[in-house]
Amino acid sequence: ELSDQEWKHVLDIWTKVESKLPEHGHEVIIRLLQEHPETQERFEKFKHMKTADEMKSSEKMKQHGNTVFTALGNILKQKGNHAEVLKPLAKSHALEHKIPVKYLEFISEIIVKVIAEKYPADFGADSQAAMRKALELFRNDMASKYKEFGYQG
Ligand code: HE6
Repeated sequence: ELSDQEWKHVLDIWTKVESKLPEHGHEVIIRLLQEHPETQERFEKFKHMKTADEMKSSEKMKQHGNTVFTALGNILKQKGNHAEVLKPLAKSHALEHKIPVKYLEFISEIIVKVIAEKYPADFGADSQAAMRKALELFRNDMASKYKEFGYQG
């Protein structure tokens, strides 16, 4: 569980992220696919892409980055009371996309790294620790929902 102070850190930095939400989401997706090529295979719409340049110029991938970051923001704003918002996401990622919890760990690390690069002055050690904790809570709750849907993750 996160303290009120930790949630404040998380939501304060997210306000900055929201100023360029599609761009930051896009960058996170590109890095996920580049650093962990096995994740690219899960995307019907992106698995044919060969180079980082192709990914950078893809409006479709930017749109997907926006979708992912909008969903994540909506979850973070629940401050842990996210069961209702998480359920459809856990269902699609378990049964349709088949995304192991390990991949959720990959993207969490990249999210923290990208925010730290973009907002070094606003994302100090305490904020980074709080964001890590929030993403860990998200993953743990995704993992238990996965199991309810019969996916071991
Ligand atoms: Fe995914 N995703 N995703 N996802 N996703 C999403 C929100 C995916 C995610 C981690 C998605 C993924 C593979 C996500 C996906 C589609 C993730 C939304 C809202 C949608 C959608 O509605 O289209 C996190 C943290 C969040 C918030 C992988 C790999 C990871 C790590 C698809 C293959 C695929 C799809 O549409 O095919």
